[in-house]
Amino acid sequence: MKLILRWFPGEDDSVTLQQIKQIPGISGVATCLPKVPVGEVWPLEQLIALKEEIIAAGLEVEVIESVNIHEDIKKGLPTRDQYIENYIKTMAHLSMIGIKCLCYNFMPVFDWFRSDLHRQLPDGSFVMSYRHEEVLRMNPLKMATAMLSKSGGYSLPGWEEERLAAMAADVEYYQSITIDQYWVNMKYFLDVVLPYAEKYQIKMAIHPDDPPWPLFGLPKVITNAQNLRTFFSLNKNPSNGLTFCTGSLGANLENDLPAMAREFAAQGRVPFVHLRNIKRLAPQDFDESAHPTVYGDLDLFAIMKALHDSGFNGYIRPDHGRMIWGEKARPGYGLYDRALGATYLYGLWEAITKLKKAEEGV
Ligand code: DNO
Repeated sequence: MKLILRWFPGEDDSVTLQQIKQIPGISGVATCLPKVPVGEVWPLEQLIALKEEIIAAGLEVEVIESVNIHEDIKKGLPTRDQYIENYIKTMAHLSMIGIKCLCYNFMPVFDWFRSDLHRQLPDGSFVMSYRHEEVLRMNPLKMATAMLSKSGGYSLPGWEEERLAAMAADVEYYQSITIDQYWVNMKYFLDVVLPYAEKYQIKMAIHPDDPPWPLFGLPKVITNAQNLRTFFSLNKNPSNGLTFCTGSLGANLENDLPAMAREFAAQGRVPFVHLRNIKRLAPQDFDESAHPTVYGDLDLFAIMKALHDSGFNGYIRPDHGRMIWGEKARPGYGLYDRALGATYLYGLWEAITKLKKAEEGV
């Protein structure tokens, strides 16, 4: 298991590589080139420079989060072939700098979504929260504008400003296609890309839909165990994997996360894990919370144990943190609470490892 932190290059992050290097247990970062427009090839020279910067700080870069997928691929338009070709060229470049895991998502139109990016809790900390009724009162464009206006000036991958103009038309387009057709579009992408992923020794790791339920009539498919089984049946290539994001999948009350971690990790389908906790207030309302089990509804110990028992050998990163101690940062991606989360996760892993060895008499 390697513990890493997400980091954005090019002055697009309040957190520095030097700070990340000082967090106990962290070996590297998950990163990206946030300025390359979705659908274009990521230039090799920029990737080489990115790698050099990270290595110079004493950290590894083996995970990319994320190379976003052009809407035409998700929509299944004839123009998708060109974008898929570009995706494969990007993968070739990533393999040249030693990337081993590529996180992406197949969420239609927009990435993860919260109704409030700065909700204050009684202890003074700020968290991101989701209230379903509030969301239903908004339209996608209002949501996007609200998200971007509160991003603190940092980029929000998956919410690129240049895509906003097309957003209303995109939403309408998806309302006209069925879930079955969406699976077909996904399979088309996987069938072309996965043989290259295998050749380049890159594990693809799809991120679940966040939140994991339908919104605005958009097809949401990476949401629960049954749909994940369908996803893996689309293409059995060993490079076909999942980013097991506890905060996303855990928002759905019916998802038994330790059982899901056990099932998919045991099949070798989990190269990457995002670990965070959430506090549910109603079946479709939640606040993000501090990582330790006691602060939320997800048993982080049980999830870590399930991964450990299943021979998990991939990358883990603490996911969104709260804003504490007056920190100003990209929503969810400050230094302090993610560092606390990292040491907690590191401690859990060490404890599970040592207890098992003791039990086995090693
Ligand atoms: C949110 C992140 C997501 C994730 C993408 C992967 O904070 O977990 O934006 O990076 O969905 O493509």
